[in-house]
Amino acid sequence: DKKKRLIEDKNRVPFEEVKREALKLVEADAFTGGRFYEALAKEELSIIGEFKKASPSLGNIKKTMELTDRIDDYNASVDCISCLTEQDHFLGNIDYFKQIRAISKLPMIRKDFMIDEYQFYEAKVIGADAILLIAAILDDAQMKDFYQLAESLHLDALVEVHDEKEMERALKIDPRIVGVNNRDLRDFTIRLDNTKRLSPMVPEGKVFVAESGIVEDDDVRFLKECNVNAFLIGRAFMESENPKEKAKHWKN
Ligand code: IGP
Repeated sequence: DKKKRLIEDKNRVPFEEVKREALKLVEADAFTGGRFYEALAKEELSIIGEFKKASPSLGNIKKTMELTDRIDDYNASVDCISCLTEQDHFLGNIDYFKQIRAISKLPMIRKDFMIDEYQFYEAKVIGADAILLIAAILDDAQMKDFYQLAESLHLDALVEVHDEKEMERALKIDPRIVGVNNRDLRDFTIRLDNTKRLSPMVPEGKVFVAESGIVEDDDVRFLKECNVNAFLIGRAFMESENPKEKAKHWKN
């Protein structure tokens, strides 16, 4: 069904056209890249605020704000924005990404299961600063090729792992940004302890991101002790009536 969707997308805008468009942007140096990385690499803790409407584990997310109000809040309180574009399980859409891109100057990551070159060129065209590479669904060669493809397009890559094995595999490509997903994508269980366990494996100088399941003050307190540079937070912000307050509170 993933492949089918991709083929449908490709019919909408042909591959060659998307690729040409993306390469034109790279050539024009319209976005030189690195903005996402730099926003996370600073001394202070950074927050990536996510826009998502649903997920397999959480179901539909209760709507608390219109998109524009929410992004106003994010613009005033977080460092980067993540937007789900995956349609089947997360009710994401490329159009949400575009809407947000139009009203935010923050670095943005296209959050999707990246499995085909097409998605990388498309990410560039819609103004993404970064993409996600999930170790669990890519083999070593794919991970390496996609990382290089992202680099060549001046897109930062957040390389996501959830256990020791994946961390070892990910580090082989020497990524600048490594994220630990606290959610196991197979059974959706959340273990914040994942971040703590894997933290010592992360070499000095990498940007280290804790992802998923960050909901309570205690979660934030716990993860602040794990040497992380940034938090990626979706549900807790999406279900909040005041994500701005929440983000500001958690940064301190
Ligand atoms: C956000 P949460 O629990 O705060 O809503 O999680 C983010 O980490 C999660 O959406 C996510 C994700 C992913 C979604 C992490 N990795 C990979 C889709 C694909």
